[in-house]
Amino acid sequence: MAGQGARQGQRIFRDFFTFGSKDLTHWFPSHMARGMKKMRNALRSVDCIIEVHDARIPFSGRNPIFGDVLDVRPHLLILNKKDVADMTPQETSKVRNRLKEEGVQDVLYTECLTQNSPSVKNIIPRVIELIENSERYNRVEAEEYTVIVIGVPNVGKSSLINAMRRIHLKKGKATPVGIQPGVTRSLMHKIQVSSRPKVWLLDSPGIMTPYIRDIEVGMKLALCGMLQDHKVGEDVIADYLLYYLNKYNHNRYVDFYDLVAPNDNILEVLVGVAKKLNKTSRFKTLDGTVVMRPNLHAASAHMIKSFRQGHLGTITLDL
Ligand SMILES: Nc1nc2c(ncn2[C@@H]2O[C@H](COP(=O)(O)OP(=O)(O)OP(=O)(O)O)[C@@H](O)[C@H]2O)c(=O)[nH]1
Ligand SMILES: [Mg+2]
Repeated sequence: MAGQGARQGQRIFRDFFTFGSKDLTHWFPSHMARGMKKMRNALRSVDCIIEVHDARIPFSGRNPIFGDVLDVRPHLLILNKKDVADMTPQETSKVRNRLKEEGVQDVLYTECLTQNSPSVKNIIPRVIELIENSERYNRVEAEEYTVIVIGVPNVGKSSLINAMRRIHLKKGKATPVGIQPGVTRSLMHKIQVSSRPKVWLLDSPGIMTPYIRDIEVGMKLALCGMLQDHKVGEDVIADYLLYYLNKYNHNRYVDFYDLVAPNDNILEVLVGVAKKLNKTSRFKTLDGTVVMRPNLHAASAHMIKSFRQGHLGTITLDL
């Protein structure tokens, strides 16, 4: 992957990323097309829309298909996974201001993996406030509210619903969660998350934008786990990660994997990672001799997972 330029001390790193031959531009599995159709109908009957996106990419990859429906109902944008998206207060307000310019008035940052997360507690009161302040609100009718949770895959929609339910109703998991994108496959039945007032949430399948025109955006989505890793290629994702870390001087990976120094050569880095992890695979040569080789696939997968869990630094990719 070529690209020359960014300097760290005397080292020269790539300042752009070339993607090779994979087609990221059209990634829209059939369940997403079906889901979108059903959601359009459901959107007409809800009181509010919660759109969930990944706090590491507040601007990249929000699905423009949602745009036309978001104007119709009160809309809350939740930037989830803030635990792995380190931001200074100044950066947070920069994000809020830019989102405002793009027409998004209401934004909450959340993380929902910790028990009783205060950020999750804020969601329902904010939703009720938004509904009650909206033009459509008719106090006589409102005894309970139905809210749909939408967004691209793997941003934590189902996790947030379970967390709200745990916090407000002390009840267990109502919708499945998973590490891979595409866990929620169809529009779910209503899930109660609060009793006074009664609030029902509709979980929905993550829907990716049908066309990803910008490769850099596509790679950010892939790195945050919104596209299936095998469709993009773990080797390509790991290389993009390395490119990004070097370009923006996020050097924690060097110590994390006991490497000698920052290095922009993905093969050399993967060999070092595999060595650190003690990951080797057996390989038979033509004459039948068995040799041990560094398992580069396991090394790529480990780098990607470590980034996603914040071990290589808590990084916001859009800043
Ligand atoms: N670090 C971190 N991880 C989270 C958070 N919320 C969810 N996750 C993880 O993100 C992954 C996806 O979570 P889901 O709740 O299944 O995401 P989803 O948006 O419902 O995904 P789809 O149904 O596939 O569209 C899981 O591995 C969760 O544990 C969070 O606040 N912080
Ligand atoms: Mg889900």
